[in-house]
This record gives sequence, structure tokens and C-alpha cells, in this order.
Amino acid sequence: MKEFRLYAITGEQFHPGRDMIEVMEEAILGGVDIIQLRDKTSGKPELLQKAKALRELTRKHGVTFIVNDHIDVAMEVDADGIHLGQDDVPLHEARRIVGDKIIGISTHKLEEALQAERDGADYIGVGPVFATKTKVDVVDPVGVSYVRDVAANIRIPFVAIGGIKLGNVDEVLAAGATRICVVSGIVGSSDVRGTCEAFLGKLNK
Ligand code: 3NM
Repeated sequence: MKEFRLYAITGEQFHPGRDMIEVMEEAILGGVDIIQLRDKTSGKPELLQKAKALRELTRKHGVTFIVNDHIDVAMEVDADGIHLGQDDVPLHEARRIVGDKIIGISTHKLEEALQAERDGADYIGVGPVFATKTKVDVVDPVGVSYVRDVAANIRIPFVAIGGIKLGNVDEVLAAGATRICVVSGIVGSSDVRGTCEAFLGKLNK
């Protein structure tokens, strides 16, 4: 997959009254490399409509587009990849369906990270580093020590995720992360573009 540093996930609950596409375009203008559609509440037709709109937007800007969970939606809109949790379809099954599209896997301990790497994941999520209200079924924060463990033991790209804000990202980078993934810290910001630029300033240091 293309090199990336800043990965933004949609979270419409964090910008009530603002259009999702407009918010994600601001994030793109701020420099994000990847956008993921993550939507646990919409029905299929609505999800598909959002995926189509994001596909169009990301294609226009040359940004990678990933769909969370819904492999069928990802295939239908020709997303660049999918992101799966530990309880979703097994990676080898997903691989059969998506071919050479990107597959990302959420991991919460080293054992899961090593397994995902062996199974052929293109990248893994590493978290939640800090406490987050974004993911409801989330495990307890794993802390920066998990980031350190992954940095020392995993060769595929990994993104640190969970509760990352401008105020604590330095700790995550100090632990060895070179890529971060953010929901509320980006889309819930009053200055989405400026926040992305500030994250990138730190990532590029
Ligand atoms: N996955 P925020 S934590 C979607 O640890 C997600 O796998 C996580 O949202 C994981 O940046 C998380 O608002 C939520 O804390 C991240």
C-alpha cells in the first residue's frame, strides 16, 4: 500500500449539523492520506450512498479510501480496502473476496498483531492507546507500551489509534509510532484542516 502517516475515520456524532463529506474534505485539505468510512448506525442504502460520495471525494484528491466492516459495500464502490475487527470475517476469507485490496485489522495485544501479520494483513491498528468514547465495545486502553511492543516486533505498517489528540500524540510518537489514526480528535475539531496540519507537523518532525 502507499506510504501514509495520518489516517482519519468518519464520526458523524462529533460534528452535528455539519455535512460529513464537507468535514472529510477539510481533513483531506489538511493532509490526511487515508479516509475510512466507519458507521455503525446507518442501514445499507444510506451506507452505500455515503461510501459512494466518499469514493468520489477521495478519488478526486488521490486519497486512499477504506470501508469499515462492510466488504460488500467496499466492493460495490471499489474502495481501496477494508478494515476489520477481531470478531469480523477471518482474514483469509476476506482476502478471497477483496483480492489485492488493502486489508487492515484492529489489534489490542501483541498476539493479535503477530497473527494478523502472519495472515497477510496490509496494516494493523494498534489500540486503544488512550481512553476513548468513540468505540463503544472497546477494550481497556492498552497504553503506549503496546505501541512500543508492536514497533519492536511487527514489520507491516501499523497505526496507533484511540484517544489520540494533539496534546498527547507526542507520547505515541515517542513510543515508536510513525502513523496515527484519529476520529474525534480530527472530525470533532472546530478547525479540522488546521488540526490535521498540526498532527502532520508533529508526524513529519
Ligand atoms: N478503534 P478516537 S479505538 C475505531 O483500538 C477505534 O481498535 C480502536 O476514536 C481500536 O480517535 C477506536 O475518537 C476509536 O478516540 C478511536
